[in-house]
Amino acid sequence: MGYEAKKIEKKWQEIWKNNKEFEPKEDYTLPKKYILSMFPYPSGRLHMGHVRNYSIGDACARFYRQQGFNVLHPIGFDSFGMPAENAAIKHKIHPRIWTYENIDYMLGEMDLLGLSFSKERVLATSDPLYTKWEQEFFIKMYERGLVYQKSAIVNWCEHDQTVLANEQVEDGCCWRCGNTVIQREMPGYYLKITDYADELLEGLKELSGHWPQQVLTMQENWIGKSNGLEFKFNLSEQSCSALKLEENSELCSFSVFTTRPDTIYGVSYIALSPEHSILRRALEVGLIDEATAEKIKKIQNQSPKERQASAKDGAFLNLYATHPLTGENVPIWFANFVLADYGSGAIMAVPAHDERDYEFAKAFGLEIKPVVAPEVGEASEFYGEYGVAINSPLINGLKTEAAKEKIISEFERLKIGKRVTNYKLRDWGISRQRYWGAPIPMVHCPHCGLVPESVENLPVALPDDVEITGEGNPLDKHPSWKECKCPKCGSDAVRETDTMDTFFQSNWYYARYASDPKTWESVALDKKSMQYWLGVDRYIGGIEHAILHLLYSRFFHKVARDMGYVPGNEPFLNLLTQGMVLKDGAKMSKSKGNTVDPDEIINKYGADTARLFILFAAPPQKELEWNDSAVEGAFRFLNRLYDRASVITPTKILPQIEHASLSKEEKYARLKVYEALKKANEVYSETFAFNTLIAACMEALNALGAQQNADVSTEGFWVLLNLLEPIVPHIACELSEELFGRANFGKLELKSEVFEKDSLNLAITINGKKRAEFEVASNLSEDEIISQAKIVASKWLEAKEIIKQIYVKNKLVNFVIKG
Ligand code: ANZ
Ligand code: ZN
Repeated sequence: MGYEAKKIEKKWQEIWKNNKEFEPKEDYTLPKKYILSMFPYPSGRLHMGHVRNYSIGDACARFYRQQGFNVLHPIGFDSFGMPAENAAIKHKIHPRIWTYENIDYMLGEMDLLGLSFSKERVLATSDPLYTKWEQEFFIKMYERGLVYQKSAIVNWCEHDQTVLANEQVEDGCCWRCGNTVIQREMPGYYLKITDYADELLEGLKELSGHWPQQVLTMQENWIGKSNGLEFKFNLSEQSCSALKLEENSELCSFSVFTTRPDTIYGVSYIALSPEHSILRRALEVGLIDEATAEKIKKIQNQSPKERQASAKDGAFLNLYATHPLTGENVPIWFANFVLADYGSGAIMAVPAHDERDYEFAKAFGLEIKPVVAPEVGEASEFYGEYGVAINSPLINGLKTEAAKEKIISEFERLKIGKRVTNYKLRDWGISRQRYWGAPIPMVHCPHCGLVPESVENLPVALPDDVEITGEGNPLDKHPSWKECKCPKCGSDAVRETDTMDTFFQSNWYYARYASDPKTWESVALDKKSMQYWLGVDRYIGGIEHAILHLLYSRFFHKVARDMGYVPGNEPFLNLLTQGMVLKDGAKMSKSKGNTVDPDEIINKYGADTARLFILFAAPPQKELEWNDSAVEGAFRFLNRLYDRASVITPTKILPQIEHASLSKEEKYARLKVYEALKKANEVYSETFAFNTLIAACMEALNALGAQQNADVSTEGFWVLLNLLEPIVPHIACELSEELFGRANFGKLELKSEVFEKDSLNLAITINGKKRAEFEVASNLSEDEIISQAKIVASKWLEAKEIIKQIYVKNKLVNFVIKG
């Protein structure tokens, strides 16, 4: 009978389920591996990207189980978020029902793929129990001063009616719906991720070599640390009075931040961000003409990204500031490229040496004063590199580094500036004006102000009876949900109606999975399990999470560590970012209509074929182009494997093979089998190039077919089935049951005799100096080897007296001669 994928797969899925084979053991003395694939959003069905992600993770998990590790390999669902609400609007179905139906369906698909997930730890982040602990974390963070409320200009998506984090704005558009994002002032809750900026940056060093370099670089740039000088400019007297300000008014001076204090003599104008307080004052007192006011308004409505993408724009404000060293009047402009929330929202512009300042100066005909020259050669009008200070009385002739230092100390001495470190990283705004999320567990009391909900009252659960129309926040519109008592004084109070950004849920799920499910009701994270299972030994997911999710999780981990919940500094010790799945050169996606449904492939060929194709088609880190004929090819290989197995006589004992007595073909077949085993060790510890491992298995199967020795075939199949089990588990289990009764023949070990070559390449050295190489049969004795070496070396030895001859096994023969 031929290969019947469906029957075999069903059988093994039942067996695994009944035996609870994939539950981690409670014995915390065993060596462990925590293998984690990023959890999915329950959109309805798995797509090929999921299949790829889980096939990689599953191969790792099964491999380490084979190796005797206690393996944690959980799955769950990132189940809060907007699509559930959009479905509610479109199909008039409650977000909860939609979400949990999808989860059920997708769990079924995962079973059909034969994924070895733990069943006891499946969680959905919308589960009230998950919300309960999450809200407790939030309150603990609040108590530690890591949460605060502020009103700020935020990215607002009109379509989704919600605030977006900067990270969720892509080219000025909402990452979810693609609508243009507008800027709007809104109150909201913020997490002080910036308190951890330096540690998040430093921690990247610990991850170096274990995370893809690209991800490390993206995080480093996102954190964006820079060192420089902050100092104050004073407005000129005239400008101060033009703004109708008292002489000692705070607004009469303003700060700038520069990373190039050595260019201070090259300042030819000052540029303020469109949101700057001086500019606001100038508007208030009517100092600004209408056209300029219009321009300011227009730019204020653009997101930072849009501004960056536009041509340099701005206007002169009819104001001047005094240069702190030269006393000259410097004109003050506003400019679209100056960010409101970086540094001090104002810059000293040095067009000769800063590219943005240069473009702006060119556009508006402003002065360009060179103050840095290259160490050799001549500078052009714009010179952005380091060099030597010129036209700068205090620092002329100094190299850039020294010149910077000198200016900083001079400013510090004069008490007009100070050395500062700035970060691009902003505090994380987590407020969303949506229903399907975790409510922020805060209460507004008319007497006590903002008060966290009592821990005993958690979770603050979502009401079921809401009307979701897509307009406004359903929690806010609910007739009674927000009415509550103040946890502090008991008066009538009002609940916060904002819910948390879903990234708050995904930042700690890895720790929750690791917690013993028997304790899930009673604690958020049980200590013993945290100590044992964390950190994640192998985290697998898409590169699109390089910044957001991975940074927030790292932040959570450090906070949880400081609260005493988790050990170690980092949540994910090793990261593998998988490439996209493409079809006809484009990313497979519903909107492009170029998807291949995993269910269809499973139906037609079986899960093992789908898994084999996915792991064979490309190394996991690279893009994978869908290819129907390669799917067929994977299916054919499994058929071949199945057919070849039928000629092997089942046995309960592994044959003992005397390698030396084998024929050339037999030796070759064994070599190919053990080469595949060697590859497996490499693949799981370093490269993850499953494609090379599969190719090695294919070669081995071919080589086994080209020889007749039953023992070699039996042993070869034993090794091959073991190697293939993590990749195509159903067929591998089936065949190893048929052939070996699933007997455990012990650990797979590389056999050194298999790799020994029939001939040896040896060097000949004379008085330690290499003279030649030669080949001898490997079964010769030492004396025979030396006498052969003598013949090869005769032209150097000639009539010389040999004092000593030394054979260094498998390496060389050295002759020590006189003269
Ligand atoms: C003068 C100067 C001369 C600058 C020069 C650079 C080169 P990073 O490395 O990103 O920290 N800057 C400061 N605040 C800014 C803001 N709010 N919006 C836009 N640009 C701002 O860059 C720091 C540099 O970016 C600062 O150093 C400042 O320009 C500008 F040859 O000052 B520099
Ligand atoms: Zn109160």
